[in-house]
Amino acid sequence: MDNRTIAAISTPQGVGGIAVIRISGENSIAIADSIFKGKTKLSDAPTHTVHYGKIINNGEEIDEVLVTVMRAPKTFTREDVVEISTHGGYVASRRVLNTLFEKGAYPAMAGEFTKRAFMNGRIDLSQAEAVIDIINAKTDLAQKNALTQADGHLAKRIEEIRSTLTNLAAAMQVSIDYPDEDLEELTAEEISEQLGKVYSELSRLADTAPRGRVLKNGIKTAIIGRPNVGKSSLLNYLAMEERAIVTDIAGTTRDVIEELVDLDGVPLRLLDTAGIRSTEDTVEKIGVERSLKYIDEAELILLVLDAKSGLTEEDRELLSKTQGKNRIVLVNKTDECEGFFVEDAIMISAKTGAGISEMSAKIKELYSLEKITAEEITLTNERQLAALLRAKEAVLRAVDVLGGGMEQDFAALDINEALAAIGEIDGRTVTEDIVSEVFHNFCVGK
Ligand SMILES: Nc1nc2c(ncn2[C@@H]2O[C@H](COP(=O)(O)OP(=O)(O)OP(=O)(O)O)[C@@H](O)[C@H]2O)c(=O)[nH]1
Ligand SMILES: [Mg+2]
Repeated sequence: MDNRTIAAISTPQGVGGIAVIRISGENSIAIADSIFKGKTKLSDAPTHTVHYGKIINNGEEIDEVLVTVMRAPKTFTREDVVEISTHGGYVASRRVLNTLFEKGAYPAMAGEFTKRAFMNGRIDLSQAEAVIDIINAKTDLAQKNALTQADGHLAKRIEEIRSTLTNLAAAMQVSIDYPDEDLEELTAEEISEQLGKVYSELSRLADTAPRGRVLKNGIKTAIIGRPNVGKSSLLNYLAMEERAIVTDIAGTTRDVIEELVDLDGVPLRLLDTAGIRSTEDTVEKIGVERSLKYIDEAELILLVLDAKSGLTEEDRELLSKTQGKNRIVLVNKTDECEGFFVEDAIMISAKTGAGISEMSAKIKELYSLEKITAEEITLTNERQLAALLRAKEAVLRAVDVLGGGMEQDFAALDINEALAAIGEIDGRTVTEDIVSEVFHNFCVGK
């Protein structure tokens, strides 16, 4: 393993009050000491203490800083870590970082700090991946879920599955290696029963993947309807800003407007579309064609009807066009009119917000998002899911082999395959390629 001391700016680029430079590796304290001037020498400082001072290079003062010294092993990377808080902005932190490079630190690559945490055994791969999810989370709910995973909930569950499979493999190995000895053996039924339990556990985890995907990527949601029913008003209400132009002129929206909205924890990638009608206007016509395209492309359709104008022939057409898709029918403007009956429709007002919480509850129900809690594991990672499914298939094959009365040797092969797949989830048996791929997705400084 690479034992160079690495450094990078860990706060985002741009202007802010402070910037934090992180240094990790066996020389981090010595390197920081070589440019630090304060009351205490950093190499004498106790672990997890903060020190005020100045960064000096060749006699020149570069910045006034706070330095945190953290000694291995209780650090993010399990190596000696020093964090220097410099003044914010681009120049001060860059100059301090360059001084560190002059004194022997190497630029950290994307995700290298987290990679070291993984390599040094502080976190497993599923936790490392959760760190990316925490950074990229678009809503509270997504962040909470990622935090649960970073905390090691999935890692723990995987460890339990591994331990069951390892014990089974060991028991089978005994009877394979010493068939004539009078050792305690597990019968094929006993093995199958335990495998069955592992199989359902793996299935349960895999079944959480669709909602994990929603949490991570958001739901591509098209607001569809005739002109003037209040589609843009709905987008604006949900986005909590005047994002789209609203007028009482039919045909206001021409182009598709996209906005990421956090609806009660659910990330929606909302698309406001042009009102659908037949028109001779060249520009509007293109807009209408796009709206129709989004009926096919969207994962969820919010079909808006207008309580004031009543249900029209065009509405009926749109109702049948969106039939069978993931769709929620909304009757808007119920602040002014009572509305009318359409099956499963929700009465809303984009003006007052009435009915919106009912709509969000319905979306959560549609995607089973009510099930996401801090204690539950929700799989959000495609790589982990693929490995999980492979493990599941291998376990199923083992059950089939045993049920078919074949030798335990064959089932043992499948169980080992399941173990290898399980090992990819937490990184115990991953290849260097997979590890590189995982950390490639990180930003520098993390
Ligand atoms: N009273 C009432 N008026 C609303 C409501 N929602 C929208 N309106 C009004 O309806 C008119 C049309 O609203 P828009 O949001 O522009 O409608 P749209 O569906 O985007 O229309 P196009 O872009 O032309 O397809 C505006 O005058 C809005 O103020 C509502 O909930 N209640
Ligand atoms: Mg509009």
